[in-house]
Amino acid sequence: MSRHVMIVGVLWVFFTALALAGAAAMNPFPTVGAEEAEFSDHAFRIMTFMGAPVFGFVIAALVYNIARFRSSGQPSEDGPPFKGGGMIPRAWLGVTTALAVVVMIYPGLTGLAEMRSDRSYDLEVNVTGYRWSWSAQYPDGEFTSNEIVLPKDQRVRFNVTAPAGDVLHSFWVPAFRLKIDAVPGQTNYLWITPTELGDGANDAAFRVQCAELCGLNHAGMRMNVRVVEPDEFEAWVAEKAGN
Ligand SMILES: [Cu+2]
Repeated sequence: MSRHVMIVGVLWVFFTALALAGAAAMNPFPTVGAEEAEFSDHAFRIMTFMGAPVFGFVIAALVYNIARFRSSGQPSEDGPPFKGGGMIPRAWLGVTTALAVVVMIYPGLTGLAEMRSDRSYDLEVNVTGYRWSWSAQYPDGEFTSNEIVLPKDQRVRFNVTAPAGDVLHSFWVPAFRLKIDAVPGQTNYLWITPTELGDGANDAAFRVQCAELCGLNHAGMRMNVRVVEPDEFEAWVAEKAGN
């Protein structure tokens, strides 16, 4: 084995260890506000750890080549072209393809199946996305609201749509992680179980934010979300329904 390959190998191990340590130390996620957020964060963590050796290899090859084969500043000829088909490119293609298929199955398909398996719910909220605002309607109390209030630890089904003639929007609450498209003339469903109290006034993760570029005020298309204790929720519903 050539000296170059050995040095890049050692650097590969070093940069992989560095990337793994960095990935383990950092927490890039917003507030975990629902059961479903755990699935999503778990999937991101798995893929970050799996990406560490790939990142390590690219950085090792890059750093070594920049340091060792640096131009002397003298004019020089290009080297001979590479011809593919050797063992290393084939192994690289095989291993990376296999890894991509593995993550599609786990945590991709398995996670999706787990999240979609339970279609029961304690509460429904109809959500409509307009250019450029959101509206929530509570079918049980028959009232509309310009904020979403949810009782903690109860499973909610969001029935998400957009009016005919509008454009595509996407319903997304960062604390819950999952998204669903708001499609004109069609209703899509999203099941969430909030597990943490929260209020968009203090934590920006508790807000509906449109996640589908939909025109001029797309970024301003948001609505406050509050997760409260069940008795506080009942009081809020009674007050809204009474008006
Ligand atoms: Cu939108």
